Amino acid sequence: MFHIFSEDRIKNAVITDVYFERTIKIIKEKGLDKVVAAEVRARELPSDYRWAILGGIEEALTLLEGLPVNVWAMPEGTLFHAMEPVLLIEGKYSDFAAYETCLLGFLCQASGIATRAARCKLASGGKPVYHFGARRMHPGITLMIDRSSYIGGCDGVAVKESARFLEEEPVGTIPHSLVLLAGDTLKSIKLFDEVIEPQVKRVALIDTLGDEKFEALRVADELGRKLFAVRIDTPASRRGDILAILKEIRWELDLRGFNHVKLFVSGGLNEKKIRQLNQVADAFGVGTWISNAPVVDFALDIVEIDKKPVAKKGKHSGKKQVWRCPACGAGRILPWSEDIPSCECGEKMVPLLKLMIREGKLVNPFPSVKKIRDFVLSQLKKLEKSEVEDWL
Ligand code: PCP
Repeated sequence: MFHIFSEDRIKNAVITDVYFERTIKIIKEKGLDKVVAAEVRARELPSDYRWAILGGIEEALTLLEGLPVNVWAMPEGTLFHAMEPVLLIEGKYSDFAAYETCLLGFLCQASGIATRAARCKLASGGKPVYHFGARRMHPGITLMIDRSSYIGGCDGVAVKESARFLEEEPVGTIPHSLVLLAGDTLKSIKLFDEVIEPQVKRVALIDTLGDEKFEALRVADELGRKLFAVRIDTPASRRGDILAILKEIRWELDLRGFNHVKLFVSGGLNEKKIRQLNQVADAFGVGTWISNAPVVDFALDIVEIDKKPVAKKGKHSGKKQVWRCPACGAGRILPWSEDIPSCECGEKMVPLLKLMIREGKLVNPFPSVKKIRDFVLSQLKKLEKSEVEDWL
């Protein structure tokens, strides 16, 4: 029905670039099928990001599980930098060569999405950021996009089935269509209040017909304490100075004792706009900017053949470990055999690449998405304030 490949075909590496199949045929026939070590890393990150969040590891390990290989990888959610190997495979080349296409696909896109989500969460100063971007991408990958946005730091997603998978409540307000069908902003939220379960927050959409300020006051007057928030999704053609509009709404609501009513902004948001609106907005709905995030351009390259270091031009040979200082966050990339280094700050560094698959068997069960998200948020906390400043 739809243009997506089945999980079986992905798991069995049927989805692969043809030159891998031809290479396997050649090396088998010509006795070149050697034991190699191959690493995955990104030479640079999108849009000059200084760091990125590693996503797609659970799917990557699920893909490689059962193959006669050993795999080391950074845990999903790890904050990493360009040039740092995030995954290392060791085994006979023909046993995993055909899996490169899907392996990189899992890591490249999920890491791009998780990183954009983390940047938006950082820009919001901890305020809620919800992912509303499923409608911008092929539904065959909605779950991956929502999961990656959640582990990247988003507080929730709009798609019910994804929220169920994440064991979270789906997040939704009112679409413009309901306001148009009701013929009035106030009527739309009153109908919502009459029909929808009381535990669902009452968020009125106030930009469809009238002026946002006056619509906000009308719904606040009517619903009072029952009104949780108003959503502003003003189309670009009318958006003007949205910060000034938000400040005006905030002033008028507070003047009349509606301090409890929160301001929820969506439509065309990115980390810069979130950073600017953060002084008055209480929550953000982000779509395209997260779901259509640029991929992290990972590549997989051989770095050892028969335990001897060898690599293509432009690449350092030999297996490497990535070390991070748990105190100051400094990082080092060292040859695999090197001892535990000490950081200039005196702290002993910790290795980021952990053994995940030993001879095809998963070493540990996968962590929950909540655990991965908490891990990401804990790393974002350590980032210098300066990290966000230069986004303005
Ligand atoms: C969209 C929907 C999402 C917003 C935009 C995501 O609004 O509400 O929250 O926007 P983004 O992709 O620019 O970040 P509409 O398309 O106006 O749809 P609706 O009436 O369904 O809210």
